Amino acid sequence: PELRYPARLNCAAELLTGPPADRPVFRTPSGESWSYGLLRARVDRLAHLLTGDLGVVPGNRVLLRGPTTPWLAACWLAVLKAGAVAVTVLAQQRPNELRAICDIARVRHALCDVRAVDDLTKAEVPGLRITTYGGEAPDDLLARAEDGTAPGTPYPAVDTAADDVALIAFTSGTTGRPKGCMHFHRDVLAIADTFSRHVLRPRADDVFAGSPPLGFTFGLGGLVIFPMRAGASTLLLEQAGPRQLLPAVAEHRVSVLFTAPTAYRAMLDELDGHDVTCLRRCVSAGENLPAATWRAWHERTGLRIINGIGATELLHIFVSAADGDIRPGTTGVPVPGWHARVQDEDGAPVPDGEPGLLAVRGPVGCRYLADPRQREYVRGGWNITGDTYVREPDGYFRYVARADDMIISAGYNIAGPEVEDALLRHPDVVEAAVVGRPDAHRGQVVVAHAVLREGAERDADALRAFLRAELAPYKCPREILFPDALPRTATGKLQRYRLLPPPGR
Ligand code: 3SK
Repeated sequence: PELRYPARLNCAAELLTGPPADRPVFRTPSGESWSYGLLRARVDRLAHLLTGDLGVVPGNRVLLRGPTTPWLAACWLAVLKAGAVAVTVLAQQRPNELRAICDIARVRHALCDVRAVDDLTKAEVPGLRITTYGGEAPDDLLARAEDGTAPGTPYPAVDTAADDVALIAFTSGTTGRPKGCMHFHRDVLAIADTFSRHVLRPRADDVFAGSPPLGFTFGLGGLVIFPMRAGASTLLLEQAGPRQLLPAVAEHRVSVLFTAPTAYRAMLDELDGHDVTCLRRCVSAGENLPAATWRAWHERTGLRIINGIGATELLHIFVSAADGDIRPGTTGVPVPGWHARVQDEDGAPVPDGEPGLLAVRGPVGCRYLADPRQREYVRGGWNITGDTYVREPDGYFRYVARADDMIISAGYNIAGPEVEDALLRHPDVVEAAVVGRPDAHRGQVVVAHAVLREGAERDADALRAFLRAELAPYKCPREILFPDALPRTATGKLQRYRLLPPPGR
């Protein structure tokens, strides 16, 4: 289906318009409840303050930082409604990262939850005007939005073009200077009108919840954009680890859950005594979902996890499968509106069944802000995600590895995630990471890191014997280590490189 949007479009106005004023939009575990009507009024007051007292003009970049709360979502909508550009960051980002982001995006205004302001202040960004919200100070943004300082009159949305930048989302990748991905007003609606509309198929009575923060586009889409586009509601959780998610699902009758494979595995351990029968859709992204996790979740809950691959560069999920079409162990097929193929380094398509680089194109494209890495990501009109995939003869895309996670040992190509999947089939293994350690004789050797269930015995020989029955001998790890935890990024992605000796050693 081709998506058509009017040339003039303000996506925040679109998301806010429609549902009846008394319908709930955001709730919190502490009992706060916002209706669409209340959200519209608060967004309008915030937009008045932004463009009045705070001096924001259309096109200004406004940094947004804070835990997942209704006010953070309202600030995001107000920035966009006022024609400014939201620069979303994670609450975990440290001063040096924040300084780099503000420098790249030329940020001059920030709206920051008072609980997350210290690191932003420490970043010492020249000329940055920081406005805090959620605190006790008399000039707190929320106090001003509620005390009548901001006019109670509707705020007419700024007449932005569909192709005006609405959002700059930063991705750090595994290393290196952060990359700012610019997304247009139409992109914000396009992710809802592709993945959400065709795969998720939400209803107005759905209650969304999940773990990804709003500073990560996985969370922004899944917890704000998709529910609002459907006139549904979201339970916004500041603490959204597996221990908080399960009781929240039961208590608030959550029906659509967004989280990552690690959390599904952790929830399996805690599932007893929790009623999750209210769930009707479970989405997993951020990392590949091993078939073992999919099957275990299905066995225990009867639910078929929707596995997807997305990217900050492309805003949200572009390959996935819905309901009855899901094939465990694969990611799925291009989401309606998207195209995907597997190609070689020169851009030539590789035959089905053979591994190559995943290339996608669709309604959203990668547009790095002032970054020469744009040329590596977009080649010949295709976005090269950096993942190695196989397209099966039936058209399903199967994840192999991140392109840089392929291990070459004694001439054999070994996909680290395949060995991790085998490890995860062992009942005592809860997390696994497999890397290729440099080796003078073999080029690289396979080294496995397995985080075990509490109380399980660290028996490398027994685990090796288990793997020998699951994998070809050349894929079996030379060494098995048992760390207590694995290194992960703020968005939960495994950092395999941190398990390797530093280069040159
Ligand atoms: O990192 C991902 O895999 C992802 C998934 C869904 C939406 C957005 C992103 C960045």
